[in-house]
Amino acid sequence: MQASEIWGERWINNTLPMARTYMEVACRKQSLVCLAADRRTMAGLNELLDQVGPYLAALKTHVDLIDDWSVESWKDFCSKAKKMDLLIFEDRKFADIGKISRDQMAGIYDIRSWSDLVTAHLISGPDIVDGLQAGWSDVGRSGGVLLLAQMSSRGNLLSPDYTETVVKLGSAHDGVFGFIGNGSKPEELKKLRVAVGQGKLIWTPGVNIAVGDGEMGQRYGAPDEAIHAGSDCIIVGSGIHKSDNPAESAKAYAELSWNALLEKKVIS
Ligand code: 5BU
Repeated sequence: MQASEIWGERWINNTLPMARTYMEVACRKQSLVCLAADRRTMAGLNELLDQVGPYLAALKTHVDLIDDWSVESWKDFCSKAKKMDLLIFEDRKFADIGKISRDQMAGIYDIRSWSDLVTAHLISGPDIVDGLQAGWSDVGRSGGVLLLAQMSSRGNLLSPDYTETVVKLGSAHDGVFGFIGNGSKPEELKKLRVAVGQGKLIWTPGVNIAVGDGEMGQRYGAPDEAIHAGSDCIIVGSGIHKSDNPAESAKAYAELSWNALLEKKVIS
């Protein structure tokens, strides 16, 4: 089946090239899983990617938490991810004014040169999206911004009013790929999907087969419930990288997520 048939309304209404690319990759890989690759050494990251790459649609990084990071080792890691047909998503949570965000796409990590997606808060106003898009343009690349409309952590300050404003401003911006929603609370996610409509994607952290509380205020909901509630991609970290058998776990998340998408007769 074509991506357009599988994704239905979502395909028709998401014309941003990067959104279409994601939907196509998800179909090729039969997975709606983005791995949160939160390992702190390059060896650990490479080992993990080798084990689970075939079961993923995207790879989420925190480039600034790696102890032995180097330009060369990162270049190799990213090219391996690309060969595995993955979107690379730096969860940098940019929050500064537009101009500084543009400059922060450069610097030692040069995020603009290898990321397809980045996260941003909209706390400083909508120019941050232009700043990040300018960052990619500066090196002749394009990418998409995921705005934090909700968070998965306990006690976060993203109130329903704030979420509504983020969705309103973000929906009107072509540079916005989609929104981060709270995967741990399907009822919140359903509301977010209603507000977003079909025009943007929603990606969700806070997902684990072992539902409940995680470390330091993290909360987890079930992967299939998140997709039924309106998520287009489940972001899974410790459920995979802390598993005794990461490959088996990644495969299980991929199957759960893909089947949940297929089960949705009308994508909602
Ligand atoms: P976990 O091990 O599945 O809990 O990892 C979750 C990842 O998603 C981790 O990299 C966080 O930085 C990221 N995350 C999150 O957990 N909650 C949020 O609201 C956002 C990102 Br935004």
